[in-house]
Amino acid sequence: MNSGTDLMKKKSKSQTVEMKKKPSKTISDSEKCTVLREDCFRIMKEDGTVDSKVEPKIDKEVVLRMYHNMVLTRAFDERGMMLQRQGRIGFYVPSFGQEAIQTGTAAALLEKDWVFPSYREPGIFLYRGAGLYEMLCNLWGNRGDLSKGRQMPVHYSFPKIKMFSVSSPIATQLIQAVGAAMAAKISKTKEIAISYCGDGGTSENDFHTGLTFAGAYKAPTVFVVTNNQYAISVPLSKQTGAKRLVDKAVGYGMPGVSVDGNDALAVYTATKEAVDRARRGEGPSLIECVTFRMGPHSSSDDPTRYRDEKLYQAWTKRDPIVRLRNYLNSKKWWDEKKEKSLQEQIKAQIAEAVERAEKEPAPDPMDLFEDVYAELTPQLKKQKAELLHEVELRGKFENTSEAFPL
Ligand SMILES: Cc1ncc(C[n+]2csc(CCOP(=O)(O)OP(=O)(O)O)c2C)c(N)n1
Ligand SMILES: [Mg+2]
Repeated sequence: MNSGTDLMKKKSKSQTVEMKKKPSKTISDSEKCTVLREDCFRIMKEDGTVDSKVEPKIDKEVVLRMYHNMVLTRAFDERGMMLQRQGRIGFYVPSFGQEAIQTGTAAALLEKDWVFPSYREPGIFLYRGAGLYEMLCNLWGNRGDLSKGRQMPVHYSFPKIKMFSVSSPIATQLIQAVGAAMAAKISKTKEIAISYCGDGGTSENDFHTGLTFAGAYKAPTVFVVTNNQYAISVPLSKQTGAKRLVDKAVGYGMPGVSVDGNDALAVYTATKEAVDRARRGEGPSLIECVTFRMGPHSSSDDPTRYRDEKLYQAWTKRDPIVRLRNYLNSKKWWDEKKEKSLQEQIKAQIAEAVERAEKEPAPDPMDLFEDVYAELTPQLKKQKAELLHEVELRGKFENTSEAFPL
């Protein structure tokens, strides 16, 4: 495997050369939204073959765990969308096509590291051991939800595995990650913080604030930008004048690398280098994972109204799960029998968790007043009394599955 900052150095060298040779030119819309830019670091081709010179030395068990997690993430997303379409939950956000980014980055972390996800990363929760049942209870917002139904669906939070609550306001999690990283740096725990945002997230003030601070103070943070080429219906070409999102790293004084986001081994390798670098005290890095959003923005969205259909079709041939499976097959680590049994096992596991989660009752309305103030403020005391009165009038509160307009 490339050592430490090798990958970053190589990339920044080629960036400098490129800038000297070619003065910047105007990039057309079609050039920006693309199948895969040539500058992206990749290890596996679509058919799973690798150049042995760049093949990382990852334990077989880890690669198999990564594959398992990617298949589980896909199945969880499919079930989440189906539950919403059946009217059993109100809202879902799938991560179709982005499984390699979630899993490849998660596999490069230690248990003690801090994760600040966006809403399109169920696979990181799963890789770090979040329970399917608890995640599903969040979708119903019921009594089994660790946030007691006080969060939006898909906004999981698992403190025990150091998974921070999913943030809906775009890019706010980046500043939180830098704060946690600074705390780790000051208390010398050798923990690092990793944070995720989308291509749209890079246009937010909080992206600027987080990366400015991390660059200046060498916060042990890894910023993963999932460039899936759309922010809801806004294509990358309308998002930024920057030629590539990875170029933003230069302005904050940190190394950056762009990676084929559908290549789990490449994502793992780039993240491992950035994580090691942060842990050695050498500061933050930015990783741009280039991919394509294969599903809708959320269950409330219809991408066929704005998506470039040709690009979508082209990306269907770059499925990250198929690619890793091809790699496993070529190593003789996998076969059809194992695949069938994994699919069956995951199907049964999700079905069992759905059955259990759906039966949970709605949260106790009085939970609304817990966990924030040691002693309720006069206003909250008044509201609590009013709600108690309402509960008496209605008898009880039921779960509702109203649609979210997001
Ligand atoms: C501060 C803020 N502005 C706007 C929104 C509405 N919003 C929700 S998701 C989204 C698009 C984000 O796109 P991107 O960062 O590319 O992430 P992706 O959805 O592609 O994963 C927007 C604008 C929001 N949640 N927060
Ligand atoms: Mg996006």
